[in-house]
Amino acid sequence: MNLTLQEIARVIGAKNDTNLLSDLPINKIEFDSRLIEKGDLFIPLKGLRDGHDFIDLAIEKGAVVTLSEKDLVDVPYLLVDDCLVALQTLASYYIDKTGVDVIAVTGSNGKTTTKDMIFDLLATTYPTYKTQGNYNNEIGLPYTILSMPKDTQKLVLEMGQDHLGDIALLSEIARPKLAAITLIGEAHLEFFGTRQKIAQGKMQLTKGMALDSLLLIPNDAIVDEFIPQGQTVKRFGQGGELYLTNLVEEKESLRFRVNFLDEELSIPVTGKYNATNAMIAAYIALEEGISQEKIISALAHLNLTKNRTEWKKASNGADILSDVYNANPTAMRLILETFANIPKNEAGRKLVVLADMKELGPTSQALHESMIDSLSPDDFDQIYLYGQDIKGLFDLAAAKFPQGTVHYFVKNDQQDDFEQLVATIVAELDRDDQILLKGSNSMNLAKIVDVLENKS
Ligand code: IGM
Repeated sequence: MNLTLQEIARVIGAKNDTNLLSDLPINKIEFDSRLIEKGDLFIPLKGLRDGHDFIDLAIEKGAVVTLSEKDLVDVPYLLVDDCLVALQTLASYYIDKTGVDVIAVTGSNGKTTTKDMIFDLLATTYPTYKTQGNYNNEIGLPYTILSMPKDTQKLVLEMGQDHLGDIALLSEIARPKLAAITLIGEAHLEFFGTRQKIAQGKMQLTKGMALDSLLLIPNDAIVDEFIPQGQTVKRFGQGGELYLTNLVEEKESLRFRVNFLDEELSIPVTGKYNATNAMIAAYIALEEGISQEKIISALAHLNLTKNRTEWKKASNGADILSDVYNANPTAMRLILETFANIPKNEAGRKLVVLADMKELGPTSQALHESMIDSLSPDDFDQIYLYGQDIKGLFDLAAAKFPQGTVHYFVKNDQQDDFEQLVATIVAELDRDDQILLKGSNSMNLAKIVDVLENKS
């Protein structure tokens, strides 16, 4: 990253005397102490644990400076009121400083796919970077901005919303030049109440957009009352300015035409909505000056993200919430809260499968055990725990839940109960159930998701 310590102190308005700190170039920023390397800036955030507890560790690992909300002794620090606000302020400054073009994508479904498609098309021509994993919130988005390679010219950012106002904040941080809302769906109805509120929230994407910028939105009457005055708006879908024709669904691909290109397009994915996502990506690529040939060939060879937080369908109809990406206590707690808040299916149960989070160090057992606060028999019906460090959580959960509802499966150097875990879940999961799977990538939960989807 292309920032120095004194520059950062100035931008975030450090309240302490930083004159004695040398103006070193900062290598990168991290809020997870496990990822700190020599020359980094540590940003302590409040997750499940307060990041301030990990400042010493971060410095030991080579951080040259840390942000802090309280005064520290013997540690180089920048004093701020709120570390999250400082992170966001710094990210916004970095957008200006680098002059990178931001392309923003939001939508209830398909935003990740669309983001990946836009990335693949722009990357044919420009040094391009995109949101990794589910880093699409008020922490992940500024982190993504500050983590882009120095030569990045186009930055494709995914923006998520849990509450009204989320997208406005993200848009004001990133100030997109181009943006798309893929779909106004029903996600998070529990927080928003109505589809109209969801539409309103997504349309706040324009809050940070300059007047000469372009916004693509679905041709869905629900957004009519939120159309902005300033920016150019193009609507896609039936009756809109951008639309699909001649859609042919094949076993593993889709072929179609779009009204703004004169050759047929083909993408190696199924699901009609993906043709719409590809149309959005193609239009943005065209706006960014990419040739029709490059667009066609990049779409034919798409490279889509797998294995992030996503809803899937088991072959028996059960709903799967698969999250095998972020392996840290905060992310695990957040997904448990999200899963707890989702309305149950009538006659259906909620099953939770948690596996070890790796590399949590000497306090790993305790960090796993602290998940007990997010596990309540009021919310969940069956709990399956798999791994070594999660064993302590099993004892706590078994004491808290009705008998026979908490199950433990071993994984250590001598023994691995993975096959039993898979067999138990396959036998137990009914079509009306909902199941959450969460753990470190190396715990192989993705395999269980595949089995449930009947792909292996
Ligand atoms: O949900 S997140 O993963 N997220 C990231 C950004 O994009 C969207 C999703 C997330 C969020 Cl929102 C916030 C935080 Cl603060 C993750 C974190 C986070 O990294 N939390 C972490 C911890 C907590 N609580 S990382 C981490 C801890 C690593 N730390 C333990 C606590 C390692 C460690 C273990 C033992 C030690 O002695 C020292 C450090």
